[in-house]
Amino acid sequence: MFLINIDHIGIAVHDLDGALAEYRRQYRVEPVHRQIVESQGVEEAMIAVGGSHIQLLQPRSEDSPVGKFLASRGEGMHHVAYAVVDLDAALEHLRAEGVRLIDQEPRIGGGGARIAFVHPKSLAGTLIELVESP
Ligand code: CMX
Ligand code: CO
Repeated sequence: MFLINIDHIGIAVHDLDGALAEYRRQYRVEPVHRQIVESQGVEEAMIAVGGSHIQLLQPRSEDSPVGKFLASRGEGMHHVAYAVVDLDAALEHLRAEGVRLIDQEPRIGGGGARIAFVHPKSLAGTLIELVESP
């Protein structure tokens, strides 16, 4: 299969500093990486867990994807990100299977990885992100 790992699980939060403080207090973990990704309208922090990560997402505006999600659903799991070896091949395959892609072409996400999103209506109400690490 072309899914090789769970790269991260994205969790929408109102307050990134507050959520990180709670992760530190409850689980004694620190973020390995934190950055603003303007193209996605978020400030994000990555916490390493085993071979994968938790990605905490705070929206930069109310009309961004995570801002709208928080307004309608509140804090919680936002997406699952799978690692792939070849993102172009994965998108080509999904297109051929008639799967509804949000991104027709890869874009650059946090950490410089190539990413693309697949619509939650395509599979079990789950927003999926595909990640090809640099
Ligand atoms: N998970 C599951 N379902 C979701 C969802 C999510 N994260 N976000 C929206 N939906 C559902 C809505 O509940 C709605 O369902 P109903 O029609 O049954 O009510 C449906 O999808 C359409 O929702 P919408 O409000 O009309 O659409 P939005 O304008 O909110 O867009 C989506 C939804 C997924 C297309 C948009 O959020 C998107 O393009 N996401 C990809 C980019 C992204 O999420 N970036 C932030 C993360 C960045 C990162 O990981 O680095
Ligand atoms: Co993500």
